Amino acid sequence: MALQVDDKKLELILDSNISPQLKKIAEKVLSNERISFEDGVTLYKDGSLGFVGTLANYVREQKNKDLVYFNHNFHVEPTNVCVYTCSFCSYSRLIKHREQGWELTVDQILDIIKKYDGQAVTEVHITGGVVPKQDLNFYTELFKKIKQHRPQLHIKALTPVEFHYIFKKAKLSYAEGLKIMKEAGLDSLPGGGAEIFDKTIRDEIAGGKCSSEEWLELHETWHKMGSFSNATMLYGHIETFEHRIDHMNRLRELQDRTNGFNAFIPLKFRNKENHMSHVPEVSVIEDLRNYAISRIYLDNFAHIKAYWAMIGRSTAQLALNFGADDLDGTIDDTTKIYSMAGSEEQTPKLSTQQLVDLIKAVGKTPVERDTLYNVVKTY
Ligand code: V47
Ligand code: SF4
Repeated sequence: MALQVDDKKLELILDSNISPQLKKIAEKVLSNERISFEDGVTLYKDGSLGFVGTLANYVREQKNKDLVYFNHNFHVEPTNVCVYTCSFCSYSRLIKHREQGWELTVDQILDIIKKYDGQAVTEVHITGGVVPKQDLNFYTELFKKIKQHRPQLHIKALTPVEFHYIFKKAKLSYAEGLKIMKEAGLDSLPGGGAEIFDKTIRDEIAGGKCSSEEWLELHETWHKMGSFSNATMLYGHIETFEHRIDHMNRLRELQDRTNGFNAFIPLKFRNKENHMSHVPEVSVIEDLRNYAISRIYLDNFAHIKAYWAMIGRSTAQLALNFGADDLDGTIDDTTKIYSMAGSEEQTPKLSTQQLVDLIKAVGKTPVERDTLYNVVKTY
């Protein structure tokens, strides 16, 4: 095969002692050819950290050079009470124990938003549990009031899990419901609720909430309205490598149709204080291999995000050399999803300078972006 690739990189990979199968995959990646489902599984099963990391870096540099993106954001979690009972969730409280949790009103959320008046934040990320009273009216009123108060603040909110529940209750199709939400001020969708698409695993860890097909359909509907979203994958629990590739494959197929995903965000399963505490967490090596393989497999995704609040800032820094090019944002200690699940970052908050320093420390160029990856400032 005639390869049109960086010869040095090719030498580096092909001279090493690797199987013919891995060699073939390297040739494909370095020729910018898409790898197959089987190739992806082979990378998980046989690819060493160094091997997948080198390939992922090649892809990363082609797509994003040495740039690392971040934004100025904060989270609002309207409630941690939830009608669902995902077994990996450390954060939610059952409706029958709602007194142990919080349920904010529209005005309480607005007070949180107003705390950021005069600060350079560009995005509010809103998501949490699912409760009957936080319905279509609740969210449309909330989005309208946020926009009245601060029109330029990008609202990245809710996932198919919430939308499915809310729209079903309101007897609306996804297209009808999303149109109403968009008109009220919703700008984009975060990537949550995807978990793992394989039905058997999903039923076991997240039974009852929207199905994989519904998750994908909702994002497709949103993309077809000309809008953008993210995608996540909860990994490192009871899924197999085949399940991870199946998950990414479904996302890759949807992205081929719509090109509406901004970023893919692998979310490492954390095992504190939940019904899966007996499942050990995977190692940092596995985290890095997973970033690398997702960078290689998702050839039509522009960005891979290493969410520092979940994996901790040191692993996030390492991930920047294994395919990731985005760190999420400043966060300002506004999310409890990971601190309650045992993340290293118990009070996730970074100043711009700290984020810039973390990125520069690994020899990369920090770029502040808005939610849609328009450049705000290069450092
Ligand atoms: O869907 C919950 C995950 C997600 C645990 O789009 C857990 O920019 C690990 O989607 N261990 C919500 N993960 C968070 C999310 C997200 C985060 C940051 C940025 C973006 C974005 C999206 O958190 C849930 C679930 O997959 N999660 N519990 C846990 N114990
Ligand atoms: Fe509810 Fe989300 Fe937790 Fe599942 S992961 S129990 S849907 S808050």
